Amino acid sequence: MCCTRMSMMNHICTALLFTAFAQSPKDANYDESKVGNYTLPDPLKLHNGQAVTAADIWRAQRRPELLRLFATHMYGNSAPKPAKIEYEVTTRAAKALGGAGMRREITVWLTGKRPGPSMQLLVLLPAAAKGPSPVFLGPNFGGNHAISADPGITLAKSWLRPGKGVENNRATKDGRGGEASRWQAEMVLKQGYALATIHYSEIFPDHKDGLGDSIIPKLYRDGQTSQEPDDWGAIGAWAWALSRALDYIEKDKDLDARRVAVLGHSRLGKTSLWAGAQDERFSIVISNDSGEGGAALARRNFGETVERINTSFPWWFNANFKSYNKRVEHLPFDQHMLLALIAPRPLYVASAQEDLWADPRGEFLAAKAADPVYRMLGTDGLPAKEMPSVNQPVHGTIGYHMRSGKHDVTAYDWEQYLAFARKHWGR
Ligand code: GTR
Repeated sequence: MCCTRMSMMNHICTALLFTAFAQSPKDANYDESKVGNYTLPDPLKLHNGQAVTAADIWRAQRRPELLRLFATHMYGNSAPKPAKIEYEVTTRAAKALGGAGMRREITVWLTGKRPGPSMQLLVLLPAAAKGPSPVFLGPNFGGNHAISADPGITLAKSWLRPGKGVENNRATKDGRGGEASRWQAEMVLKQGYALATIHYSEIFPDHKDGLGDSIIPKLYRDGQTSQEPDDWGAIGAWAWALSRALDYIEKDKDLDARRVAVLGHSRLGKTSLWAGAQDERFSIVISNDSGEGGAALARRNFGETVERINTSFPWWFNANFKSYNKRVEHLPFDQHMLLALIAPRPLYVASAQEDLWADPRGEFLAAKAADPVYRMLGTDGLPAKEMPSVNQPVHGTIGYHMRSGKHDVTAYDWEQYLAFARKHWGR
């Protein structure tokens, strides 16, 4: 009302409005002394207080309990796996990337029925493979064609995020290779691994009105017409689609389904963690700069917060999660327990020094707080007492590094992931 009176008032109103939406990356807390005191819930204690002293209690009780809690209060419950997998290999090219690899494109029908909603899976395989290749699988932002300048990759047709779309990708006019530096396809293939990707937008277009065009309503239960407070959101849907990509990988005899690393950057790092937590077929899980809602502890007031993420991106998590905006200490878990759900499988958490919004220390501390579960399950966990210095990777069953530089995926990050995979998978 006040805004209609006079132009000076208009200015004041604009300023007030700006304050209401404040706590942007610029004015979030970046002062370690203002993080606040918090107590992390114990991953090795059942919700009823009973101690988890052995692997069988973890497996039979605590792991399912934690999965339920994360689904109910944060990522939402996903649709079940389709009764059968329906797919078609649409491209089988013996030469890709100028001869360094082979290319396969696959349509995967997401409800297990064709015709129906589908996604395009791109797989680049090493040309010199002597047997089934282990795979790095992750979702991409800019379309499958953005991960490599290989002119044979089919151009994405789905919604492209402004600034990430064809018109803005730098590598070529049509956007080919716009994200190539984040995927390092040549490096991956040269070391004998396959690279597989899906375009996240085909599953859930990443904007506030994306739900209607997403896979979610297509998988509503009989009679369901709208979202329940504990139903899945975008991250749940992207994670679920990674499992559908793995369903295909299990069918392809040139790919080694027992050695699939799931990885993602930023919001897609949150996604790879949730995918890896739920689906134990993923043998390695990698989070690149996943931050709030990913590897970073929610209870630390540093960088992005639960309230901020729920305000900026309400479609990522379920409705229940919003009730924790102002009482994060009441969450029945923190993100170290998401990491613990990956145990005893190898897990890699990577941060970037300048990526304060994602809280590098909070990511390290979460990995460290997952360590007792890894150790209880008989692994060496994260063999680092203190946070390692910049560019000093630590590779135990949990790997961690803080790279110099900003929020991104770089060749340095990939060098670590490939070395970590070699350590755990062998050559
Ligand atoms: C930011 C968001 C982060 C992170 C990032 C990204 O705007 O606040 O949680 O996910 O986007 O995905 O690039």
